[in-house]
Amino acid sequence: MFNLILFGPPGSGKGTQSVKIAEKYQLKHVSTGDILRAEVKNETELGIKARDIMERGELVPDELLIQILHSVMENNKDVKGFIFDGFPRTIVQAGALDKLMTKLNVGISNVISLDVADEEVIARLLKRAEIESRKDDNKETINNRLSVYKNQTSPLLDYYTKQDKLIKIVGVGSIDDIFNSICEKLDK
Ligand code: B4P
Repeated sequence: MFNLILFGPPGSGKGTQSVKIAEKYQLKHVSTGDILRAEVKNETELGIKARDIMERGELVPDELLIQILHSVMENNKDVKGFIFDGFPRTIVQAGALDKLMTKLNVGISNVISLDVADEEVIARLLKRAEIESRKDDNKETINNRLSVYKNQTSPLLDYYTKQDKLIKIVGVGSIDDIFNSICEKLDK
């Protein structure tokens, strides 16, 4: 199995690049953000728990994300691999993913980290706010999402560097140029 993680601050292009990578390498795209937004929209038990947390730009509790991970893996046993977009976001989630992968006798091949400065991600998300109406794309929540990323998610950079899996990519430029630099590294 070829399993990838797409990592980076909010607005770094994780969702954008994951769709292209999933298509090229025939991987199952797992966006925890999309899964959670669908749960909120359908007003499920999980969605009701997640809604206010997401609107504040905070992280949904690890145990709920681990439940989601288990059901995704359970329901996709025949895929060639996964691309995890926006998961894991904490060390606890990364540990749960490692444990599940070991149990299935597979592993994470690479973690692609998109490097984009704060000013650029803020500009992108405010631009998206004009087009879509995501409740978390406003100035105050974006700042909160960035500090949550720095405090709770960025320690994963060290976690995956120690596992020798991290590939750093400059996430600024055209979407196609960034995609080509990712593929170049993956194809090596
Ligand atoms: P996500 O849906 O993962 O949202 P995100 O990190 O903000 O990034 P997103 O994927 O949407 O944006 P992208 O970078 O592609 O998470 C939302 C919320 O869900 C979280 O805050 C949290 O509450 C919850 N959540 C999700 N996963 C969780 C987890 N594991 N644990 C706990 N909670 C979790 O793109 C942004 C914009 O940039 C787009 O408009 C795009 O068109 C544009 N863009 C992309 N590439 C560009 C480029 N090269 N140049 C210019 N613009 C570009």
